[in-house]
Amino acid sequence: MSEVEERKQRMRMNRRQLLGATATGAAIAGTGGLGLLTATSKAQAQEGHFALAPGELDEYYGFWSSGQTGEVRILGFPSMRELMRIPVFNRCSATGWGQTNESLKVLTDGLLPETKEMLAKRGMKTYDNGDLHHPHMSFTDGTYDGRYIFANDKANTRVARIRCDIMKCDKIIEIPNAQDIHGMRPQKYPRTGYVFANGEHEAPLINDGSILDKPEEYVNIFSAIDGDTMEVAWQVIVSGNLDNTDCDYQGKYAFSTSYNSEMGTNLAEMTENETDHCVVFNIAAIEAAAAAGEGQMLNGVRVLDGRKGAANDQLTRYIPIPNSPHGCNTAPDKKHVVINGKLSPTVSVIDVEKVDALFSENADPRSCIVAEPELGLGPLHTAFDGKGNCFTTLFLDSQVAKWNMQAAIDAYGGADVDPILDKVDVHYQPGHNSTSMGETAEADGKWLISMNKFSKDRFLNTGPLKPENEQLIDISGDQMKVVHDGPTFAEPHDSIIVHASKVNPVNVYDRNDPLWEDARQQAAADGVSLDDGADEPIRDGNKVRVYMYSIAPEFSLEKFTVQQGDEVTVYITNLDDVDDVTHGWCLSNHGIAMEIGPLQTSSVTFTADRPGVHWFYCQWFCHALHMEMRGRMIVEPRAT
Ligand code: RUQ
Ligand code: CUA
Repeated sequence: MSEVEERKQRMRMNRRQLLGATATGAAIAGTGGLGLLTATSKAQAQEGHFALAPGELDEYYGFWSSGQTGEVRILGFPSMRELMRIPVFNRCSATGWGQTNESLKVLTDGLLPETKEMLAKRGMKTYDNGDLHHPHMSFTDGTYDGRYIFANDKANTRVARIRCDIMKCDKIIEIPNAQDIHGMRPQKYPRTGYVFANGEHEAPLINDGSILDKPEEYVNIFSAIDGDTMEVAWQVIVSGNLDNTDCDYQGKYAFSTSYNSEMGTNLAEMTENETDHCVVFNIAAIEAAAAAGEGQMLNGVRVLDGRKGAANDQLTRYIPIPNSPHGCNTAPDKKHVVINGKLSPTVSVIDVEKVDALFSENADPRSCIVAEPELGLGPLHTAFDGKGNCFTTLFLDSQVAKWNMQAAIDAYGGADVDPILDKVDVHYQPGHNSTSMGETAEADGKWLISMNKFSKDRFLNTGPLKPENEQLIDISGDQMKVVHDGPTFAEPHDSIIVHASKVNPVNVYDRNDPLWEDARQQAAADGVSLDDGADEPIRDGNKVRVYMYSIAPEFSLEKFTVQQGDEVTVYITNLDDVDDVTHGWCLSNHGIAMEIGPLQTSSVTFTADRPGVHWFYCQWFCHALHMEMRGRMIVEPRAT
């Protein structure tokens, strides 16, 4: 049998086993807790405990990833109402993300030259997909500062930044030398600062075909991005696949879970060892090595060697952890980092104060582990309440375990205590979880969200593709209470729950916003002001620029005329400086549409290749005369 056939056969067998286990787990959870929980959630809803009356505002913003959908979603929390979607790595039919010149600039400027070349051959300007797992807000002094949200793209090795004043993505960079950015966290102290990003998959460092099927020569890359400039500051080569990452509250270390310390390429090889590790990155030592010009410059980035046995042994440490650890979560006590065992029923707790000795005295890497409680099957991620308690998702058990940090430390030291305080069934197979303000020093212990990968029977049947299920859990008391089910489309991995006082978006754009600087400059070159528009298209060879503005319910141009084959750019400025009066511009039968928010300028470029009359219309319901908000593009046939 060939290798591929063997692999397929094994996969078919494994699939049967997995499905069997999942189905059984679900059945058990279903008979155990379901009826009771439904009753609880009804009672809670009636109390108005988490439900809000019409017009009432939520206490928190939830920023949700969407996995392979590629966007970030904003939820009101705890009501779990979806408020907005922020297109990032995806395309958006409503807003024109991926189509307007302004969004294309964000989507293309940060791509590597070889990526642009590859895509151009396919007639593409940028990637159409993304796999956005981890949205995290910028920090100042250990808590959210409301400036930015950063997010990774596992699919195409990118990191994006969202401006929280307008809730739009303003920067996307593709990370050179690395493969597939998975875990990603902003520096907590003194500020962000760095955004740490894990390259998950191993590959040749110079991946140009000179090294192929020689896995022993593959490497993994850890990157630090400057969150202010969105440039890669430095990279470190490590041993093993990097999964999730977090950092301390002292600004000294970053931590990454790492599976596949075997550096295997298939499942059997990757899960051979009983222990993998957590990699500790010594930020000051790495900065010093980069400043001293150690390592090599590759694609404009200083790349240092932090593998086991590297010449400079001050950059990294490898703490053995059982087994294929996944989540990496720093506690709000500013002292402990929880490493979630995944294939081991345990989580391992690192005391950051004991990490110095790993570098200065070459202490046994395990000497910084101060607890390792056994919680249940498949611990993936841990969240915190700020009162010394931790909440860990158990993927295989379909449960969340609540446990006490100090009790776990005491038990590890030999005391006869059970750190587990409570367990609750969730439906089904949870991945990430988050608590209100839980990844900051201001964790407030009110809410936990369990992001469950399967909903099965919890909602009306939507066919073979079913929503996921996010369950809201009240953690304010001793016992956890599931109070709400929230279905979601593919596939939120991670979320953050940010107190509303931290976030202050504007209602209308600033006319000087740098987002449309290119439009401003082009208009100036054409002797036009964006706010006044131009009465006639401005011709420049076969390039034609049309400047108009909108005031509900009209565009400043009722019609404009171009010639077949012209490359037309339409600039529209929305002069309605009124809250919530967004217009749209849709050019029918041209596949063109975009959002123009209050005082925003948006532009789009296309070739007018269809002679005749084409209507454009406002696609955002803006006014009683919204249907009348339209005009014509007249395309004169090319002279033959
Ligand atoms: S990580 S659960 Cu990206 Cu766990 Cu998804
Ligand atoms: Cu403007 Cu509808």
